[in-house]
Amino acid sequence: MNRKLLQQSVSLSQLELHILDLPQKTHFTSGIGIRTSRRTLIVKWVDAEGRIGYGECSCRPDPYYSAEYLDGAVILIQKFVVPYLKKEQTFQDVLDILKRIRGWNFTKAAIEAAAFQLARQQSGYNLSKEIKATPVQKVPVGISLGIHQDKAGFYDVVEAAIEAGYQRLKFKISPSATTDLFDHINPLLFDNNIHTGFDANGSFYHKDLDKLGYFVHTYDTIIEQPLPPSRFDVFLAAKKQYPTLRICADEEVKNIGDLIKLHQLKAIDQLNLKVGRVGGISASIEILNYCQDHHISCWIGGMFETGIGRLLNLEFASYLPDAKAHDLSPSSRYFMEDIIIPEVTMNKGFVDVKQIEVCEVLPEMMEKFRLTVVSFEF
Ligand code: OSB
Ligand code: MG
Repeated sequence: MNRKLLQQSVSLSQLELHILDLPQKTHFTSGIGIRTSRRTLIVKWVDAEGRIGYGECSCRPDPYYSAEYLDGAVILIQKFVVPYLKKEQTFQDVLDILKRIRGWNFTKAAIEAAAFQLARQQSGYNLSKEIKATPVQKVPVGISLGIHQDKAGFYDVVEAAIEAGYQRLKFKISPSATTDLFDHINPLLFDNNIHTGFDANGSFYHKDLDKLGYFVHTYDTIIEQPLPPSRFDVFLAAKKQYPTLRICADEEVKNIGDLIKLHQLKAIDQLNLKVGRVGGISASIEILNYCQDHHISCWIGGMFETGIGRLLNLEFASYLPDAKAHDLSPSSRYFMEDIIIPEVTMNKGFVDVKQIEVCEVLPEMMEKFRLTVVSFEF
């Protein structure tokens, strides 16, 4: 990372860990489970001058997407981050504290993001110093649609998403997904020439591969994390059965090493990059540059973040000019109310990057949705 940024001093007077619970507009079902509200951890870093940096830990409250879960994140920060932080340190010092910790990527990313916000303000840093791409001003947005049970309801949801102008419709699937639901909506997708994607959250094992055939053969598209992470044996079997299967990695890429391995094994066609999943901003920059150097198509994924995580995702997405769509829906798609104003909005399937500069976090909304807060003085 940029030297000036790394050497920037970041003071610390208070570190607060807020667990929030934001009601969702609708429940959401995937191969992982059902979600009705978004529990999240917000790290609030207050410096000696009273300036605030926020970071969101966007892992799930349970260990069903990754090994991390929210209450565990709080304990990790208490035991292995807070004792090493000081009243004064450089941004590099913060990164060094985090680097010692194996795994816990979403948690480390939240601390890094909070410190980064303060360090960048003072050093005038911009991501364009490191990412070799010309940023776009309008970011194309895709919607991730949960698993549905009822045909008519599913049809209406798909129709509404098309109407809203989303640039891609991504459908959650699992081996138990009934394909007649898709037969029912296919005319909508095909007649409107909709860019379609699927995400199985690693749910297809050896015994389920026959069921993957419907998706491989009906659509000419990439499937996100069809197979369980690290199961190269399942990958080989799937490729043997479906030579045209193209894979977008999500859960499987937790760091640049995972990406390099998959790339060299020719087991990846596209990357869903989640800033938290790979451990934060510096890790994401490295991964983006690797993708660019090796012509791996990449887009920014989401974890149902609140506005805090969403704005960071938006900033990264702006540096992927070739991406067709990112999982970066407007706030109103997920929540009754967000914790930033103005909320992130979408216009005809695009989010304007200028929103990053004008949005601010609303402390009263943080309080409204807060379940617990733990605070440390320095
Ligand atoms: O697999 O991409 C995923 C949300 C939570 C956990 C995992 C995933 C998702 C999404 C949400 O698909 C996409 C979004 O935030 O719009
Ligand atoms: Mg996914």
